[in-house]
Amino acid sequence: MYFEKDTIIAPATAVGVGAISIIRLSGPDAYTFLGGCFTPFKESTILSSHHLTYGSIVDVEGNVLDQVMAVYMRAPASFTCEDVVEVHCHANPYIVKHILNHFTSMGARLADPGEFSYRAFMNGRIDLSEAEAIAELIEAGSDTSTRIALQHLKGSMSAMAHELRDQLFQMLVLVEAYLDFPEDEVENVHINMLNHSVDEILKKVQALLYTFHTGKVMRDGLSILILGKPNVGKSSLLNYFLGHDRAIVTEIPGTTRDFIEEHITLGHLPVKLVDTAGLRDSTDIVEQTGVKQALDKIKDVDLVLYVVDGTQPDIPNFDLDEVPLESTPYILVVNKCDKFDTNTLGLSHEYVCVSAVTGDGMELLKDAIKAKFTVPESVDSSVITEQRHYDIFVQVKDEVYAFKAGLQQQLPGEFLACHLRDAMSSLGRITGETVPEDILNHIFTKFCVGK
Ligand SMILES: Nc1nc2c(ncn2[C@@H]2O[C@H](COP(=O)(O)OP(=O)(O)OP(=O)(O)O)[C@@H](O)[C@H]2O)c(=O)[nH]1
Ligand SMILES: [Mg+2]
Repeated sequence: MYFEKDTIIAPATAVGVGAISIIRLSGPDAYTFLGGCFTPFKESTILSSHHLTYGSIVDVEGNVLDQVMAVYMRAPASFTCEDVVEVHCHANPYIVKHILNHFTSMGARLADPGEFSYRAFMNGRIDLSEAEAIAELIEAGSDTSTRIALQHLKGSMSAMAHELRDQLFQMLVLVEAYLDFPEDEVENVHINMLNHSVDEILKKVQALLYTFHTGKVMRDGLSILILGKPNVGKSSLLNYFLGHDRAIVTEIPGTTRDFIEEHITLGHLPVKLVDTAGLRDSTDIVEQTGVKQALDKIKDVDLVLYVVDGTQPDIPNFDLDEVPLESTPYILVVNKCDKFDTNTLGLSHEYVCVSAVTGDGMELLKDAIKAKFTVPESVDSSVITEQRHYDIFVQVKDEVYAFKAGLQQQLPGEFLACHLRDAMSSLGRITGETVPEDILNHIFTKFCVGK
């Protein structure tokens, strides 16, 4: 994406039939283009900035394309810091298309995905983490993820980056002062102060890094795979969680062949449950495919509920190590506890006993799931949800650790200063101060058109 100074246009609302669609223009000719086709109903009306005006959009032949409300926002008091025009028309895709075509015939260019936000970023209206928060907010799929995205939009991630950068800068000043005054007394004072600051920064960065998994779970929800041999009660478990009969349950092993995805909430945690085909060798090509799909999903989920049937005589010999769980967290669920004595199971693994028929143990199972993912009720503090931010904070942590080690080894100040500068430069990538063009393009082209 190039930062051009032309005038761009795009629908700002989703395409479809509805009450109102908004078409947005940004750039130096936005006002002139509007003036060329908009006729206010009150003839004496002047289009003053930030006021809605009622009128018609008329094409070159004098045909009325729609009756609309139009607003002009004079630069720099707009989202992009450029002249912006919004046309609020009736939400009919044909009307939207005709109005768009009319503006493009006057010289407006159809915007690329994310180009409005890109201009807002390039013109200093928002920083990069705030631009990312806009995309995050639009895509947020739960109350919690919406609240996190709003925190990010308020600049919580940038504030953290600035705070750490300021601290690193103070350390850099100290390192340079310590270089300039090599007497023992001064050195010790400086070294003590540096050690104190370094530990404080590492504590903050580490605490932030810990939020990543939780942050991702809060944003995307938790995905749970229900896995196990045929007939152990996987589909019954899914149905119990859902509160209705979604999956077919029979006493015939191999009932489920395709995987079934359903969404529930556990507390305030959005959860995607996936029921799968029972794991066994089968000559049936459909069942084989289902088993392969189930196994393929293990690495993509946050948690596996591995279900066994507690009524089976071979239960004491059951070995979870034989199940290819990769490194995915799991809970061993022993089902059908209404049919056996839970005190005489003889299983060597930690497990939760349930009955998908009577519901016994299901609350314990829910608690066990929630305990695996400690999700805070409130999101007042900063939470990392973006992989990009996580990677940057890992680099900051590594540089600060390298600095700490260098300090202990009494390395020359210029080596120490390098680590601090690198850490500061990494933090600049959070806000976008030090981000290469290709990464910017990658971030903004993930946006939808019109944003
Ligand atoms: N008594 C008892 N029976 C259960 C329980 N859970 C499931 N069943 C029975 O076990 C049989 C198999 O249940 P499903 O839920 O279809 O088992 P599944 O693991 O999905 O089986 P496949 O789809 O074939 O892999 C059915 O007859 C269920 O009624 C339970 O907790 N107690
Ligand atoms: Mg099933």
